[in-house]
Amino acid sequence: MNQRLLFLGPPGAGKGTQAQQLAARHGMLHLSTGDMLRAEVDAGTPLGIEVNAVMERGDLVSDEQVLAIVRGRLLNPNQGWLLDGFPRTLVQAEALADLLEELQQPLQRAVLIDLADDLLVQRLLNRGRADDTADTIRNRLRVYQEKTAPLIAFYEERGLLARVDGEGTIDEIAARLEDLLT
Ligand code: B4P
Repeated sequence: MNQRLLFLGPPGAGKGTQAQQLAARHGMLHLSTGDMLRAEVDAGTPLGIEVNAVMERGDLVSDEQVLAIVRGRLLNPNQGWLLDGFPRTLVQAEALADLLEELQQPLQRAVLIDLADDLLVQRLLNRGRADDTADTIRNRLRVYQEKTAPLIAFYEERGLLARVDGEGTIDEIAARLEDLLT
């Protein structure tokens, strides 16, 4: 599938889970800013050392740092791609639009995977990553409402938004995405 997509949604909605599977099924490039940042932390790079505490609090890494790591990865026009967890702020969304115009790779769809807060909290507590404690999850949900939820209107106004219900099993949601995208 030679599509250019992004996945939007609250923490724990299943963006990473679905993005990984969809990209593998269709030979797309999967770019997860969360995975890229965690790899920097694990490798102990200067960037990783700087962002570690930010991520453990559930805050967002700075737009400049995230944009720098995404920019270098979007240069292959012969392959579809799927951005997972990026953009997360209006500044990132504007910067992405500029970058894609420069690369002549317009975005085709922004897919919102949505889920009620109580189910999000449950999934994240079950996952148990370093940033999946009750306090951090509460902060991540607050940050999502404040900084990321405005992107829903941003992509709706541009006629790019599609919504998928994130409640159900992983396979059920994967089937919804296949129906939507193929
Ligand atoms: P991310 O790595 O993007 O992770 P997430 O939003 O917490 O999770 P996601 O929605 O992908 O859920 P998942 O599939 O894993 O972000 C982590 C941090 O990185 C951010 O807080 C921020 O600090 C930083 N960051 C990342 N991108 C950034 C950016 N652009 N700008 C600034 N900072 C950035 O699913 C969650 C759990 O649910 C898993 O355990 C999964 O197995 C389970 N699950 C999934 N689907 C399920 C289903 N249908 N039923 C039951 N369980 C399910």
